[in-house]
Amino acid sequence: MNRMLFNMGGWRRLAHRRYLRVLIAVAILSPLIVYCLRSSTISSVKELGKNQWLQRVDAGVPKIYDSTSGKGNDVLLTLVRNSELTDMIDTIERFERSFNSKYHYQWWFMNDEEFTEEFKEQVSTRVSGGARFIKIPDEMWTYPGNIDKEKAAASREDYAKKKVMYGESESYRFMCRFNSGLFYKLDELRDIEYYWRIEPGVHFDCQITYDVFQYMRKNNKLYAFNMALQEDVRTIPSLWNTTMEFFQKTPQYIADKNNAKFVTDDDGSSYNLCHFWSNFEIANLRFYRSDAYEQYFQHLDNKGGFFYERWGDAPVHTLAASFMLPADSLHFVANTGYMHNPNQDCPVDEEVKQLLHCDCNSRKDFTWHKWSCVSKFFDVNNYPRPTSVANLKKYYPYVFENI
Ligand SMILES: Nc1nc2c(ncn2[C@@H]2O[C@H](COP(=O)(O)OP(=O)(O)O)[C@@H](O)[C@H]2O)c(=O)[nH]1
Ligand SMILES: [Mg+2]
Repeated sequence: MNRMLFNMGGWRRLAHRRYLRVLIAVAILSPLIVYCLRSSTISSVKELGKNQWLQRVDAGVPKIYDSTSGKGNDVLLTLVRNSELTDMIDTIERFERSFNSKYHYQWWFMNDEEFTEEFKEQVSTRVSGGARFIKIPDEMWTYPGNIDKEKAAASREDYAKKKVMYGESESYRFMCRFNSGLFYKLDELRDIEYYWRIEPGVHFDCQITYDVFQYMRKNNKLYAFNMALQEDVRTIPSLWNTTMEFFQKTPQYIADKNNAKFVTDDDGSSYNLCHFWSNFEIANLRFYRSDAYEQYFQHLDNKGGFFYERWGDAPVHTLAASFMLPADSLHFVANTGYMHNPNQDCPVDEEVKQLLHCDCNSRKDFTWHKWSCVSKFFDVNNYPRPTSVANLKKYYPYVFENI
């Protein structure tokens, strides 16, 4: 593929030419299918890029906070098992110290089983903004109809032999599919706008000194991340080609000035495996609820890779966000001291570390390590790095909101 692809007009022209060829062939076969393809362009990402879906919560949607609080319908959200209570308590206590004791967002918990009374009690007493417990309906935690379960079981055995992490696990695959295409469809989340995903066991070792939700809302940010690294290619051998096939069919969903260069180093021939580590993720759920994302998820689900391979929600979200969203709607949440085993974020600059009261070891910082993909995000988008107090003052002054 040629370099032209990287100005988005190039991507789109190439995709468009293929799209036209497919369209003509299909048109000969069936005018009805052509009609269906055309009607799929409603609410394209171009429109999303123009922020038509970025308004605050729609008029008439019940507010989940006191109307004087100034908050939108945003929540902290955790998928967790009862058996992870100890880790959950540790994470809540740390996150309250770092962020939520200043902002008091509600924290909602989801589980594929009923939460125990002990879990609910222990958690509720520690969350400053209030807790809610959600049982995931069984139909969101199982195989979709198209999956050949014997083939899926054989694949898991194969992955186990290859010693791929979670390769043998059926529940891990339900979890990844749930996080990729289902959680935001829960009835309980219907009115939620932004969500912040937090996993049991993670740390935030620095003070987060601004209201990240409000910053994102006011600045039209749709997706935020902290860690970024390379995926184990054995878990997603066909994900890139499946994704390219989707965008060749639906080039209208590729955003102008997107983040595609973050995910490919060879002008689109292959995936460089960089992904936002979705155990930390903040997103405007309107993105996941858009026609564009829904069609992408359906396309992936129909291919069966969540079960025949071991597709993670992290590369799925990353590819969608990198192609479908304008790059300037992505937000890097810097210097949080985020830790999810085995990777730690810890400011390397002593002054930044002191400013944010970080309690972590800078020598363990992964964010700016050569194996991390964060530098690539900054390089391809030409952004100044938030790694010194001078740069924070000049380019990222919102960090001083609550210092
Ligand atoms: N309720 C429930 N939560 C799960 C299950 N499997 C994973 N999770 C949650 O899904 C998230 C990701 O799982 P984790 O084991 O941390 O995977 P990793 O981050 O990829 O190592 C965590 O929040 C887990 O608590 C499950 O079977 N049931
Ligand atoms: Mg985890």
